[in-house]
Amino acid sequence: MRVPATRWGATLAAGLVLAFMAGSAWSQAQPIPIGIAVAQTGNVALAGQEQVLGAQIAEEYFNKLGGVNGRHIKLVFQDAGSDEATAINAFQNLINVAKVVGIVGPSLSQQAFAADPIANRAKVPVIGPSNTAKGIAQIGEYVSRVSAPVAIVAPAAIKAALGINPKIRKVAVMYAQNDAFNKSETETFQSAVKDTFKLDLATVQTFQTTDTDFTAQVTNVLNAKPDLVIISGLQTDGANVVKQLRELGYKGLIIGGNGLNTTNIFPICKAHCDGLLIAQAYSPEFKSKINDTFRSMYKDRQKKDPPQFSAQSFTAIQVFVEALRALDKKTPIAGLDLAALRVDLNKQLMQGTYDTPLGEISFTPSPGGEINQKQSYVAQMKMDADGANGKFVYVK
Ligand code: 1QQ
Repeated sequence: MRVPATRWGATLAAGLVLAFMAGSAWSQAQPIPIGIAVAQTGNVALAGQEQVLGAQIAEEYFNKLGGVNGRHIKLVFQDAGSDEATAINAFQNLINVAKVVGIVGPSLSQQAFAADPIANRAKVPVIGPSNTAKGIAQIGEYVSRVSAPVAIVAPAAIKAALGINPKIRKVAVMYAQNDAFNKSETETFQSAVKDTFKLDLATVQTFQTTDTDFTAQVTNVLNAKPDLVIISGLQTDGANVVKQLRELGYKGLIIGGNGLNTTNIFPICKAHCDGLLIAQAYSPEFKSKINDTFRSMYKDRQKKDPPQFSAQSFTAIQVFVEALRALDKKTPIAGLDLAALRVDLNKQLMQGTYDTPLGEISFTPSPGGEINQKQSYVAQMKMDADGANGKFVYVK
């Protein structure tokens, strides 16, 4: 018996659709996997915990709104640790095993310079949630960041210090020399001190992120009699430098860099954290609908205002979700295989403008996506007398 041509056609078409679906990355019912590889262990785990929270809030928030045009997203967490090898391993797992559409991470610039090239070669979009060193968006076409670079944000802290104490002339700078972000940040601070604010750079002291005793460096700082000390370190080392400066008698203002930008350092420097100035790429007080929602979702969980690292990781997930929605409207993503989806998603995300808790952001290709963000702020740590609790107070 001959099968009518039209029926053949229909059967063939149905077969093709099935084969196509089997070969495509997901069925309509599957959630879309987005990788999140931040520090859950190691010396930036304190920031990493804040990043996990921000991302989880984003997952809940965007899925309640219907995810990507009706399809949910699913975050796949992989500990990127605080070193390069763990970050590389996390990226490889997310790319090859979990088969995510894109990755948010890692926490440190130092790790990004090692792990991002792997994603870039595999054509998997990466959004850096907190990588602030110079050169991140230049790693490659598939690397963007939602974290404003130190060159833009950090000098605001010096301006704020001069606002509090206009008599500042002599400045001491201390930095961790074994970390890419701290080296980049201290360059910005040192040139701002000398060139922008025409202050006297009295001494530059170096340490390692793994150091615990800073007596030698603090002694050199005290001998230079500075009116301001600027520290670029990570959390445990940076907070210990603050503590030891105070214990050995330094009374002037202290600026901390982005590595100290978490209330999770309070248990280390306790009452000595008081007065520490830190530039911010986020303010919980920024007025917008999405920031109000993010702030209240965070407050419900943590009973305090959200910190910068949580707002940035929320934003990174938001960029992926909104870019996926826009892409899906142009080219239904169910019809794309994973490799094509990753490539198209990267192109799409670079073109968008996003109304986020950080304010309105967009990207400039360079060749990856460098963030454009208008807002930046400075906050000062205010501790209770016993040093057990404290908070960031935004400097106007
Ligand atoms: C970087 C940073 C860190 C302080 C993030 C935790 O800004 O490594 O770029």
